[in-house]
Amino acid sequence: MPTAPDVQLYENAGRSVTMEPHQTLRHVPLAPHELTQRITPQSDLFVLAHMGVPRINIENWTLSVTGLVRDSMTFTFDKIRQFPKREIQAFHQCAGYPKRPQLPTRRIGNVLWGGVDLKSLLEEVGVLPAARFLWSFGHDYGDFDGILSGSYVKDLPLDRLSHGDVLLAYEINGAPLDALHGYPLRLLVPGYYGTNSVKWLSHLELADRRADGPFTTLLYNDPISPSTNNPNGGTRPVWQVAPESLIVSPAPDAKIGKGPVEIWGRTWADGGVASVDVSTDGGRTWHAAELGNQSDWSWQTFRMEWNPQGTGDAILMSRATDKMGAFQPDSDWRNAVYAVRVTKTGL
Ligand SMILES: Nc1nc2c(c(=O)[nH]1)N[C@H]1C(S)=C(S)[C@@H](COP(=O)(O)O)O[C@H]1N2
Ligand SMILES: [Mo]
Repeated sequence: MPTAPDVQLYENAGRSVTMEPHQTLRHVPLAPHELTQRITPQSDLFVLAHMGVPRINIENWTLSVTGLVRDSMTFTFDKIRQFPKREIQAFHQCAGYPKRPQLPTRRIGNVLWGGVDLKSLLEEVGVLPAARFLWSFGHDYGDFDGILSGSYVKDLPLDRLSHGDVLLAYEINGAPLDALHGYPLRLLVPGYYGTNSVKWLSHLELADRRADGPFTTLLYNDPISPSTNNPNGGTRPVWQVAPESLIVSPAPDAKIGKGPVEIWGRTWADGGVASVDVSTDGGRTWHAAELGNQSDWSWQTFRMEWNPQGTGDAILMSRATDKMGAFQPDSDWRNAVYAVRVTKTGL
């Protein structure tokens, strides 16, 4: 059985945090046809906790910042809240099972996050020029899938900070984070898969290389298929969110009368969605949908009017393309095209 490298173990040595539960916790997300609200309430938002949920006493909590910085510093929660508060609306998506990128899990929500701009905190400690990655440590520790970790650690390329809006968040939708979503403080990297947004933060470290813990090495690295330019394949960290779209309405198995019928849904991508196409014939023909507005990094709506012909089953599908030209694959990847079967009654 693989064990975690030493870097995982020093951070939490001697620390006492209660884990409740002390095993993997997943709250099942809303189904696509339930994503009817623009902002997902905290109580409806999916929850992912690999090793369980640390229950943190704010009196004992601090955030330390060390590594390639001019001054190592430790912040209390009060000190964190003295920085100007920023609010950012952003979609929030889980990448799914770390070893099964082929499986779409559709764990998605859209949240108004409140907190401190990471940049302003890093200005205070002074990041040294050699630093290239931010390592973020969570208070949670224990077993995930047979691998023991002294803490949950992820890394973020510092280049990401130039696009702005990376938060140390203490609020969801105007309310304090609850224990499941990272109380008292979590990282929030808009546009990146949820796995990178470390909850229950304890420690930040500036480094010149990627972090060497199980959640950055063994897990959350997608295989790259070998090609002529890249005969050995390799892996790619699960960072930027690939384009995706989901039909919210009609719901699966809906009975559809005479038209016109509105088909609508949600779409999102790191770097922005360029277009969404909709098919009402199982992917044979596609039609451009109308895109709604985006606020900050939020998801967007798409809609299209449909005049169903005849009676019987119809397969509705949507396909998003991002601003780099990447689009949703037909199958076998986490952002594969989603299909809804409905019945045309002709009435
Ligand atoms: N410390 C810590 N942070 C974590 C995790 C975790 O297990 N431990 N899970 C990650 C994963 S895989 C996801 S998808 C998001 C989920 O955030 P949510 O539970 O608030 O929706 O948190 C991320 N941050
Ligand atoms: Mo996740």
